[in-house]
Amino acid sequence: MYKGKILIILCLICSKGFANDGYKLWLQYDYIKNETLRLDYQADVKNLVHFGDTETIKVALKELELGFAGMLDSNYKSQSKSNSVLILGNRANLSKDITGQLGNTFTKLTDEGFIIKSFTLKGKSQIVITGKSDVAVLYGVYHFLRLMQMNSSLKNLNIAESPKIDFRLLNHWDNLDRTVERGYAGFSIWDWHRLPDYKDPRYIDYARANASIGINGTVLTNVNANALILTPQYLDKVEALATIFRPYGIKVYLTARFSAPIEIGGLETADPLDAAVIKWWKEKADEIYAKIPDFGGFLVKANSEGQPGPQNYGRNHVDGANMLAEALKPHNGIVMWRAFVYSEHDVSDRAKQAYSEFVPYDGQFKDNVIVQVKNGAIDFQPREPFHPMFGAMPKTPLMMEFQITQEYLGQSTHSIFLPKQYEEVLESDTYRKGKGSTVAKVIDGSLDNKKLTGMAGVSNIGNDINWTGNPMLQANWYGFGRLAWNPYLSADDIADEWLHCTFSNDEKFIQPVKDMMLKSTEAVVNYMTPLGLHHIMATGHHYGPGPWVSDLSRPEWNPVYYHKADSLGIGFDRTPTGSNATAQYAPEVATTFNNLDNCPEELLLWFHHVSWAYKLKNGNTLWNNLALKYQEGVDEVATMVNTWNNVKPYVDEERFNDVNMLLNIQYKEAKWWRDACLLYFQQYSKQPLPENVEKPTETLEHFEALNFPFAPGN
Ligand code: GCW
Repeated sequence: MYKGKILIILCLICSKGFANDGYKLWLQYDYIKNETLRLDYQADVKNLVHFGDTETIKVALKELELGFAGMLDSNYKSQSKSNSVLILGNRANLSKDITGQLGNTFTKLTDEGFIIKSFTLKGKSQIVITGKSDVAVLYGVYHFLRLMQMNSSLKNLNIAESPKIDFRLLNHWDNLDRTVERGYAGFSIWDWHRLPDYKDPRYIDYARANASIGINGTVLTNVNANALILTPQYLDKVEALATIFRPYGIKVYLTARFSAPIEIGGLETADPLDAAVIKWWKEKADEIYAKIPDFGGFLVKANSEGQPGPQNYGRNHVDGANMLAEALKPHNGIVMWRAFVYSEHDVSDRAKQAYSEFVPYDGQFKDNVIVQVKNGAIDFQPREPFHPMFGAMPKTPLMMEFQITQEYLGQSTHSIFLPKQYEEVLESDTYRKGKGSTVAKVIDGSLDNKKLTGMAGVSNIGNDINWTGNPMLQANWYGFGRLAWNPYLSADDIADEWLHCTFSNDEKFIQPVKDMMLKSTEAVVNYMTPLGLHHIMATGHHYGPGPWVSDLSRPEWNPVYYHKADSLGIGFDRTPTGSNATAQYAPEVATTFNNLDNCPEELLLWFHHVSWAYKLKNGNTLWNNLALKYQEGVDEVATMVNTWNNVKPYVDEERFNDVNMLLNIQYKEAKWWRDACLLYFQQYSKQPLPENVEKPTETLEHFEALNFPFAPGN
């Protein structure tokens, strides 16, 4: 009787019903059920030999142990009679016998690149994981573990991979009081108050997760910066984090508030050409590097949305960035100077302002400055054309800034697979040097042979148990890291990897869920901002629709500025008859965007004010098609709900329920978006909804009256 009960409990624990809170992300290391494969793996990894004893090698070994403990039988070492060897070590520590097997592969690798190679030596089959640095070995270990998690063969391995981008960074918009600007997964994971003495074990898991996808830097603080982070009290806390992250190849960076010399330095000015200011920053850099010798550098938001900057003193971006660059230069630090600027004094189209402010400075920045540009010229919209700056600054290193958190994308409630959006941007062709001058080639430096290359992702992480507030959105953190490593990876492959490592190897699960993820991106665009609409979210928190908002002090803060709906039509004319923003693109690109009939329909209303009766390629009028797109978005979410329900047998109960509830909210909110936007635009089109578009069940007044005073992240 008693024994029976224990058995039942054990069965429950081992069955699908066992809770999984998602904390382990894509490092689940689930037991490999395929016995043949498991026995093969056990033979391959049984004899583990390592060379070198640094902290990094220690964490690499620990990770292998953790992975093997999860994926293999507990007694695999005694069980297997294999004499195969798995070798781990930095090239400098390997014997000539082993390096001799690797030919000239090393010459092609960067310091972070790894090799995983099988060979037979002295009658034993061997696999070596190596590179020119210990961190490269660690990256190789994570790759090796991923092969196992994906149930790939470990026979005849011959892999050599280097990251194509040097600075692969998360940007945390985390404040010192632990709130997170545009954060939807709880509070900041940085427990500033209890640091440096209390070191939350979560910091280690954060480092593991990042290292496993190749992220090598983290900007700890919000770009809307607080100068206190640069005081000794806080630098001690930063040092504690840097020490924890170092073995994982992760450097820390901070946001530098431009007015810090006044706020914490007691100076009267922050003028970048003032001798006392220059000296203050130099000494501040020296102080930081004395504590953190591998400190990465500063990220700066200047003269944007009220942040102080060089223009407050009649200086320009070059003056500001170069002054900080000088201070960091002796320590090999970099300045990431953001191009996200638009001004209340500039009445020109907001989409044109960053280009106008920055492009004239091409070639004038110091060589340790990289200009960080958002993927599009407005602001992290569900869909934007690529930022024209990417095709216009051949002499300046440009770093991509993607948003992983979902400020304008349903926050952490809506499931959307962002690598699909990133892929679209990276594949866009700037035509700067003719066809094939893709954004990816600008970012990885290959188009113009740039020395500094980088990609930043505004993090979606908080202290929620599953990190991202929604298990499906872990994929966006994962995918960002993978694309920063290799911007040519496909969203499809990334989804595939993530699903295998995070959930299951069962194709009956993988195929439908991957399909759902890949389609989710377009679904969100369709139920929020189809056909090139943008920035019509409710104001402030940007949660839900608000196309009617028109009363904010700055014109470009109002959704009506962007959609320009009137009795004639809808959309923002950015062609030569309008703001002429298209002139910021190469002629080939501009011509396509300018021509109403050639402009990609998914960007139509971004570039044109189009009459309600205009016929689209499928024969529908603009009004009808707009309505049908909204409906399509809603229908796709209904399919997502269904798909998820169908894969229930393959998912643990906890994550199944979590995602299920969230998808149902997403469905409800997709309908909210459709109904609110169509009722609002209908006032101008004055036309009925086409057949096949569900009729709204509430009035426009109802939607306009909705109010969310405590929406998060604001
Ligand atoms: O999208 C806007 C956000 C601000 C953010 C800003 C930026 C950090 O609404 O919250 O501030 O972009 O990127 O600087």
